[in-house]
Amino acid sequence: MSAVISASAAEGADLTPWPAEFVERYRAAGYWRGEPLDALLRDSARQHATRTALVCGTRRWSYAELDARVDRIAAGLAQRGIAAGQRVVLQLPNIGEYVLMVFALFRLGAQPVFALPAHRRSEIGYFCAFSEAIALVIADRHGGFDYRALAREVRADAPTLAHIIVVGDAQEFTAFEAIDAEPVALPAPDAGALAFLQLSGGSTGRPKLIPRTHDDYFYSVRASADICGLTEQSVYLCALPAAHNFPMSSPGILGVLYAGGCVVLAPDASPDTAFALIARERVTITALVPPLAMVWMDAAASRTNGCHELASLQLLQVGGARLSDEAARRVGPLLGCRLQQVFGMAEGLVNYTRFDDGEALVVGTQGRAISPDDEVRIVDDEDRDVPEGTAGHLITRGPYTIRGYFRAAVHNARAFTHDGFYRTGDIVRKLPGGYLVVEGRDKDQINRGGDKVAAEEVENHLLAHPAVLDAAVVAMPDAYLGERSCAFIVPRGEAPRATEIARFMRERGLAQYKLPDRIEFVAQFPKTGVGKIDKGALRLAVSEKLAAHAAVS
Ligand code: OOB
Repeated sequence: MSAVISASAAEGADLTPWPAEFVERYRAAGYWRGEPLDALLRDSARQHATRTALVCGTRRWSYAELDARVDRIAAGLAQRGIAAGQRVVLQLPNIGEYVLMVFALFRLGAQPVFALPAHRRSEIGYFCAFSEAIALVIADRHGGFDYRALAREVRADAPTLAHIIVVGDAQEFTAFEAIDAEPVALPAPDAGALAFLQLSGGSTGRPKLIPRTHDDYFYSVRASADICGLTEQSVYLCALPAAHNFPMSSPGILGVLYAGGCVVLAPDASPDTAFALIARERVTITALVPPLAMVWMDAAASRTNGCHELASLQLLQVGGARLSDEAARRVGPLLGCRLQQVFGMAEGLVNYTRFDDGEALVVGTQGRAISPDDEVRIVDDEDRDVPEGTAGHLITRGPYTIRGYFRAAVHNARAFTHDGFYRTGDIVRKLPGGYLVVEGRDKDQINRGGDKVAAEEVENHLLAHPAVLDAAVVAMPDAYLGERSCAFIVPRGEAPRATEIARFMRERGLAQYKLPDRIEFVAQFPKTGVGKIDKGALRLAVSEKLAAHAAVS
């Protein structure tokens, strides 16, 4: 037996296949059609050639233009040696080049890794190295940050990274505009193969990568477009970061392009920017996380004489974190459109409230699953089903839910049941008709208004500080974001200043949203009966402290 085991073989498969009987079932039901994701654009370009597909600022692409440009970029990438099966880390803001690059990579069969603009050296370096990416695609600058400087740092630790492609001023790197060649016939990617890697919100030390296939994702896009009633008249405002699963496929950018509608990219989600775009482009549908929905409602309420800018808006989707019933009730009256709650996850399962649902379901639940073949179980600690209406752990499998993370055999053994159900880490109640109410979470994660922070990842960075003996990161309640993070730290001697810890964390190249919002120094941690840190007690301690403070002030 060879003593040499490649890192990937030791860590597990890139893609954990569905068992043959499920593959057969999903194909027979028509969910998996054997079509690669770029076919979605190709078909719409045939049917809607002259219609506007994409708007970014003053730039507009018709379907025919978008499709032709994607052909040229795919050929240009191939010419530079980027091939099917290779990974490309994509870190772009909401700009047209993002959509072009995603489809060019799909067409080529190369696999985008969907990073967010907020990610920094710690995350991007890890994605490039762990996925063995051949290329990194960035913007020159965005939001006051220079991504070329980040790329220089990352390159040093990512030996496979042969290309850095920059939208804008490329400096020593390859300019996006230079990726251009006469279209060539490319072999269609295998629809059952890994199409791209999404990022998991995660609860572990390193973000897990989520391998999605063309077949499974295409199904979720088609079904989502159908549930949301998209047509070629739909105009979708993408105000959330485009690479997130919600604005990408629920039904998002891909769903709208599938339906022949128009995608409008917003540079940010502030009411000033978004309302003006909604008015200018006659936007009909958009998606937000709960804190932004609240900001929009406040802004609409403060506009005198009602909010005419939003007159065209028919549907606001809200998801990513729990929307309170009270906020849900205000959406219709304040924004003059319908609300749809969306409870989804990059690993697969997505739930929507439906158009024919009554007010009680739309306001008080997070919807029901997309597919009749989504198996949604609510179980106790021993994986036994609990009675309907009782809160328990949500586990699921189905035609668009992964069976394993990318190269993560050890973690997969915990994150999935032996028969392939994904353990979502959400505590949920299931009502008659399959409607779900999210009650909480048993994963070690902070949901900062839709941005997921894995406690262990932040703790590991804190532990690297010489003055930190032990660290535990927990969620604390927050009126705006729902939750923020609080780091409890046992110092080694004299407690360092909180500002010093923040500086240290930033220098380690961690995305800003993962930095602890509050730091509490303690002499020791409360422990559970088995001697583990009692995070429940820490959560209680900080929320009581905040409540006491609020009562005084
Ligand atoms: C979406 O995807 P992720 O991967 O960023 O996060 C998934 C997790 C869920 O497991 C749950 O804990 C939480 O985010 N979540 C919600 C929620 N939607 C997501 N918790 C309560 N209420 C909701 N409506 O966040 C995502 C992916 C596709 C569509 C929508 C959201």
